[in-house]
Amino acid sequence: MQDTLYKKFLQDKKDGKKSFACLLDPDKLSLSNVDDAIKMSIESEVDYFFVGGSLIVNLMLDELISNIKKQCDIPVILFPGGTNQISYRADALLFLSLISGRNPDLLIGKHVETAPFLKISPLEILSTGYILVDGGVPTTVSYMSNTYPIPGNKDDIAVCTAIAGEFLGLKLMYMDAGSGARTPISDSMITKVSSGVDCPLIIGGGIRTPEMCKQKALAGADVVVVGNAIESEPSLVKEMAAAVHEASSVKV
Ligand code: 1GP
Repeated sequence: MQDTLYKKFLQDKKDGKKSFACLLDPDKLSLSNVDDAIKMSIESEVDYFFVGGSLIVNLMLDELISNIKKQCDIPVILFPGGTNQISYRADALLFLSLISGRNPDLLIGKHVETAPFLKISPLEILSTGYILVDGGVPTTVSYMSNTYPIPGNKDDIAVCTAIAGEFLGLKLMYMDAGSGARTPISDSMITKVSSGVDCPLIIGGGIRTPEMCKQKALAGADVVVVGNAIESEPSLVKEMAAAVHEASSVKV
């Protein structure tokens, strides 16, 4: 199985290069918005497109990815909220195990069901520990997954969860306050988790400004993900990507 993107994640972490990912949820975007977001992303040197959502109810997934691929070579990584959100047109898939929760289906069950399809797919499979952290409002993912997020002030639980995930062989950690979180994950939790594990750390949920993006990268995020803020204001992409990239040269 190819490991091109995984190697890039590792190399970037080693070099201290911070990356910015634009999250596109096919359900939330109109076709005109998508084109704006893609155009702005190309101009802004966005590093990755994450594509997915908790509740994709339309058939736009393939179409959206084809549209992106026609216009640029920014890697498209699936961030699936369910087993129906797989498209062979993407480059890679975050194979998420929801390790902050205790729902066996989302720890291993759904993975068994999708394994045979993924095994024969051209997708790069990125095994990822998915850690939900309370962001001050109940989120779709928390409701859909039927799990509790880690309380926002319990840094030690987040650190132990990430370490356990890394011991289990997960290659990336994604800490998420959930789309539309009122408060993003705290800098202190990000710093402690990033010091506790060696694997690349992805941070998202409730990040709304370029300043916040930079702050999360400086705290220890290797990849900063933004969805909602860009959906409502695509022109924010430029400043956000620049803010994250700026953090690259600064030692944490
Ligand atoms: C959600 O981390 C992502 O899974 C992004 O969240 O939409 O709040 O930016 P926002």
